[in-house]
Amino acid sequence: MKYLAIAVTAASLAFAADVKLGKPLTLSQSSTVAEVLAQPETLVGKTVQVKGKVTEVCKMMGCWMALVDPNTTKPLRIKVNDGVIVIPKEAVGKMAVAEGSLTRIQLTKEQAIGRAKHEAEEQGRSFDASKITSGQTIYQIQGNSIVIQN
Ligand SMILES: [Cu+2]
Repeated sequence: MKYLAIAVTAASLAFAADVKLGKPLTLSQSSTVAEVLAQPETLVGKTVQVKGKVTEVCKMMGCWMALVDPNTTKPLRIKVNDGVIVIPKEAVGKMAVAEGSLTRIQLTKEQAIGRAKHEAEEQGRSFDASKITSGQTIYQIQGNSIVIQN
């Protein structure tokens, strides 16, 4: 018990300050998730900085996180290169700023089902293939810089 208490104290100290991952931010202003998702086509290929609440982090590798505006539920995914940035699972529930290039991923229905199934397995969620009835266009930020706010 004593050792556990020490470990918990060390972990909370480590998260007392903002956690900066990857390169420094370059833009001086953040957009909301809604602002980015309102006009994604005009932003594809451009550097975007977005601020939102972390609702989910990849449980396997810490290689992506989902950000939402505090008052909405529509998520924007931030993807990072495996091993370059590892997003800590403790980020869930915190506000974060992420910056990188907005990318578009075009999936056929079969690809969309495969992706959702794979992700459900990794995240330990249930999965219903019948809910995916068409191909999907997914927009996500290829993240170079992430700041988890504390
Ligand atoms: Cu991952």
